Amino acid sequence: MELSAILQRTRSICVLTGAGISAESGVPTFRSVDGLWNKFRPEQLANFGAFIRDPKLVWEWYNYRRKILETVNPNPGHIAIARMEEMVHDFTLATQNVDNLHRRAGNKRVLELHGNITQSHCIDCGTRDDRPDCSDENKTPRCKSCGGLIRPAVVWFGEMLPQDVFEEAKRAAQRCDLFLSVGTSALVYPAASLPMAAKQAGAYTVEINIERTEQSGMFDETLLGRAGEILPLIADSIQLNKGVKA
Ligand code: BJW
Ligand code: ZN
Repeated sequence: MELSAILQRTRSICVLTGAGISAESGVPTFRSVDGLWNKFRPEQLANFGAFIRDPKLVWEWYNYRRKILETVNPNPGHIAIARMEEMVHDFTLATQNVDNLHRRAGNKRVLELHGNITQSHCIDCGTRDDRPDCSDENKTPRCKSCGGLIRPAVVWFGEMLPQDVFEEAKRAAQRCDLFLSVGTSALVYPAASLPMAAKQAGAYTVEINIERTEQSGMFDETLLGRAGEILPLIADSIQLNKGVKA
């Protein structure tokens, strides 16, 4: 069975995205070799121990990334996924990205598996502070209530994903008839377990990436190419096949 045939009858789609879908917007991926911060592996910065040891370094990384996000926009890949949500009755988007670009593209329901970089909170009392004071580069932002360290509201290595959000993504993966894994190296668990959960439950699984990944052999199809070019074609095909909500 090929994707084109599946698209003629699909009623339920689950999409998992990773950093690759935002690459065409100008957001650096985690595991590309170029870039200012790629001398660090994500495991070195994206963990609580690193934050406690050197909160200034970790905040520099997040502030650098927050700044990039102020200058970028959703690309045709994000927009195609927003169109899919409009057209497909049972549609779920789970993203590993923290960049808010899916919502900005128009997706109304986004399962953010790894949190959201625009939010932050105190590590001691939990008070939310989405606009922490980062004006002094030599000081790390502190909680206005208790003086504790403020951290980005993202999921670091060794931390649990929001369980209700992950469970909802897993249920959607196990229920869908088409699962799309887009722009992820598929190295980080438990998000990387979703394609297999979908396959084991009988879904047709498709990977979209500019290169093969460790998981490629598991998918029914791997489409090699840019998400911003392939996803609009898939959305067009759904539209043509009258997958429009009644
Ligand atoms: C394009 C493209 C274009 C480019 N078009 N494609 C051993 C086995 C299994 C699990 C573990 C293990 N040892 C440890 C673990 C657990 C660990 C883990 O998975 N580690 C692995 C590295 C082995 N996972 C965790 O710790 C998770 N929590 C957990 O398991 O809780 C239970 C637990 C609790 C306590 C103790 C132990 C367990 C939490 C994981 C959190 C990950 N967090 C980060 C940072 C988020 C915040 C932030 O943004 O700063 O999430 S790390 C980073 O990686 C980020 C990403 O969401 C995530 C995935 O990266 P992604 O999106 O795949 O990006 P890249 O860069 O890797 O890939 C981009 C891809 O795009 C590439 O393939 C390109 O080719 C492609 N591409 N341009 C299409 N135009
Ligand atoms: Zn506090």
